[in-house]
Amino acid sequence: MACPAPLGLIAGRLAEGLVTLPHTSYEGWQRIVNHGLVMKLQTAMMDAFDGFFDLTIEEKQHYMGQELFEPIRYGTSFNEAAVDVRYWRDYLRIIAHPVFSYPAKPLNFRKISEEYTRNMRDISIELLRAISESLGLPEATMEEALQLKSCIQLLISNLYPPCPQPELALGLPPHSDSSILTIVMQSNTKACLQVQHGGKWVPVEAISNSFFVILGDIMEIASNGTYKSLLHRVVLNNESTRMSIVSTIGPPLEALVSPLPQLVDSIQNRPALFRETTYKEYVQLQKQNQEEKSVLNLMKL
Ligand SMILES: O=C(O)CCC(=O)C(=O)O
Repeated sequence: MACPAPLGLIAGRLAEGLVTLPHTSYEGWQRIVNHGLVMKLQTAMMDAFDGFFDLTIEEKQHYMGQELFEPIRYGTSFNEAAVDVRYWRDYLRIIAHPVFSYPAKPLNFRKISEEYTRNMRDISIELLRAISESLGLPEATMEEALQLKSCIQLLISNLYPPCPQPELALGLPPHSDSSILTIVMQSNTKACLQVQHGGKWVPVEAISNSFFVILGDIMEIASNGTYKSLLHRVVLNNESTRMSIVSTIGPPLEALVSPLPQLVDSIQNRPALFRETTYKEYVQLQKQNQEEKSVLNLMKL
């Protein structure tokens, strides 16, 4: 199979530190180890989110806003605007960059999440440099084109309690992320995150001290279709609570997003595959219509 972005280049670029495990990265995922993040910080982040979810309903409700770009948002449904269904999860989402937001409780949340998100940004940028190089471009190409000095970074924790009839509900429906990339850490419970691969749903095992990287729609647009965003979903289990902690990186809301000009060449039969949009427009469209890759399909030329 022709692979326009050979994994070897990415692994080579990261050989000294961050290591990607052998996989088909151009298909939208990657597992990373040797990321330099100490286990203690990962555990502390999980405990801090646990501390938030353990607050009283009244304390959590304080953050139950409806606005899409609310700095801190607590909720129980994936897409309140578009669907009546309530998914079997609680979540807390904070905007961590360019302005860092945090809930008042638990008291240590700020310190831990600031450190955690700074590390996640560094790892994301490192991955984007490797991806730029894998596309035959200077390493700073993606971060410059997508204005990542002012990136939007979200930190989200999803809590999926045991579900008495897991076959009748979902944690999250099949979707791709609107981000450039997403880094997932999951608690050591039964694998419930599934990714679409070869027309099948494949479970993602929780491997200790590794992160799971999911490529988002903006990566597919910027790379002019070379890297595919990944369709994924969360199924439930009836045994134990599962927690995931997710960091996503996107361009600033007003940034224009389009295929990188270096990857477009109509003479060489490489036309632009997607139209230009702002990230804000993209996120808004996605929240109204979250059905698999429907918004990405709307952008296709
Ligand atoms: O809970 C997970 O493992 C994945 C969460 C997810 O897909 C998301 O927040 O978009």
